[in-house]
Formats: sequence, structure tokens, C-alpha cells
Amino acid sequence: MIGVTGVTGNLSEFRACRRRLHQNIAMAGTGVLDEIVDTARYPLDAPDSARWREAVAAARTDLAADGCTVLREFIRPELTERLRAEGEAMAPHAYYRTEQVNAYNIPLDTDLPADHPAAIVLERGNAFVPRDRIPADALIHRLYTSAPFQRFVADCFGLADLHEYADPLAGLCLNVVAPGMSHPWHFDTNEFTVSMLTQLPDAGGEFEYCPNIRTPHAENLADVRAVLTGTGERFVRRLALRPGDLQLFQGRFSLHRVSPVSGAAQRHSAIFAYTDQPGVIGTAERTRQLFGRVLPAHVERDSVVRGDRLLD
Ligand SMILES: O=C(O)CCC(=O)C(=O)O
Ligand SMILES: [Fe+2]
Repeated sequence: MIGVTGVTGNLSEFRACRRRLHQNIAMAGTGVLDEIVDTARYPLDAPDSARWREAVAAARTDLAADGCTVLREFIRPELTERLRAEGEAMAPHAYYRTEQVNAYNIPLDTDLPADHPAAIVLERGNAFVPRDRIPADALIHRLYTSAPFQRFVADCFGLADLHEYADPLAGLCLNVVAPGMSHPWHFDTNEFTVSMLTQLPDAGGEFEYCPNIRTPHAENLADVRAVLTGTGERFVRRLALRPGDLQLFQGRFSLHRVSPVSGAAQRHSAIFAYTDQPGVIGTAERTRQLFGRVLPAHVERDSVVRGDRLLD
């Protein structure tokens, strides 16, 4: 008898202890995060709970419909001024180099028919602050490296796993669009993008996108051309982003841009780059174009034959 009650007592104690342990493990990853993210609204502290699944399902519904979802006020609204100020402090480290590009990010001398939309040359005037200029305690850095955040984003995209882009410069960037500049129309070469506006410009600088204007099976060149030449308004949607909103975007099929910025203030957005394979690093050539310098990791990477066939 004593044995039975004793066991029962131990068992319930054991269960309570195990529950506390699980809570502690969850909180170890989210305690800091809870200061940044309103976990009542975005339950990063409760992976795989009903609330978590609900938030993920909502994001997936949006993504399936048009490749984009915006999680409003993902950063607690009382922190948006700090978010903005941190971005402003790092913005002077952006590397400026206006680049002639096309919407497909393929070489401008590619042999194509004259009326192909890739023959339309655009000016990429946005500049990037690289990861090694972003303090480890900046809100965007803490979010980028947070395990529950990564788990949540992976779930929203329906990915089994997600890894920080191992590139020491391109993993996390602040995208700076100065007055008079834009980030012109393009398709992304990566499958998914995670970003967060940190500072609004005075005017312009809108995120514009054409949901699924192309598909894996059809380039729909005439439609793309219409957008690039300013007659495709019917394809264009605009997002009224606010600092602290989290944007999940699948830009391979949806042509998109940041429209020209005007007024005095720059537009700042954090780009959280993740890959579905670990250990990915950009080429030295591309790194130099984007950041004006390379690190030993890029040089080493180029001398190693990679086991994957990923685009840079
Ligand atoms: O900065 C943004 O909001 C958009 C960035 C973007 O389209 C990209 O980095 O590919
Ligand atoms: Fe993009």
C-alpha cells in the first residue's frame, strides 16, 4: 500500500517536475525574446501549441495565396523607436555602389531578344550594412539568432529546418535606401525572404509586388515587361509596412521592388537571411560587389568544391 501511494506521489511529483523543466527549457530560449515580441500575440514561447499552430496556419494561408504575409507589430510597439534608432546608428556603415542590373539578376550581356524584359537595365541604388557591423545586442540581431524565432519562421514556410546563412557579412543586413534611390524590380534567387522595416522614409519607399506574376512553368514575359515599363499597374500590390512588422516573402515568382524614396529620411529594413542547408557562404566576387570587401571565409569558400548546386 505504502509502495503504491508512494509511487503515485512520486509520479505526480515527477510529472510536475518534468513540466517545470520543459517550461524552463522553453523559457531559456524565449525569456529574452518575450521582451522583444508580444508572445501573447505571436506565441514563440509555446512551440507546437494550439496558438502556435493557429499563427502558423494563418501565415501559411497568406503565403499560399500570394507568396507574402505580414505579421503586424511583431516587435512590441513600445520598442519601435529603439528599433529605428539602432538602425540609424548602423546605417553609416552601409556600402554604396550603384549597380546596373536587370530584374532577373542575370548578366546584362546575356544574349536575349531585344524585347526580353531582362534587356531592360535598372539601377540598384540600395546599400547594405553587413552583419559584422550590426551589434550582437541589436534587436534585429537577437531576433535573427533566436532559436524559437527560427523554428517559427521555418514552420510558416513549411520547412523542416532553417539555418542562419553562414556568410559572415550577408547573413543579417540592414538594407538602406537613401532619398533618390530605389531597390528596383527583381525576382529573388533565394526561395524565401524574412525582413522587417525599421525606419520609414518621409515618402515613397513602398514595398510593391506582383503576386505570382511568373510560375515555375511560365515566365509570362509580356506581363513582367508591362510592369517594368510602367503599364502593368493591374499586377501591382502595395504593402503599407510599419516599423516592427515582420514580412515573410517568397520572391522567386513575385516580381517586387522598393519604390524610389523621397524626402529627407532613408528607408531602412533588416534582411534576415536563412538557408535550408547549413554552412552556405557567398562567392568572393558577389560579396565584393555587395559589401566592397571580403573576409577569409569567402576566399576559402571559393577554393572548396561545394557538395550542393545552390545559387549564390
Ligand atoms: O528591403 C526590402 O524591403 C526588400 C528587400 C528585397 O527585396 C531583397 O533583399 O531581395
Ligand atoms: Fe527581393
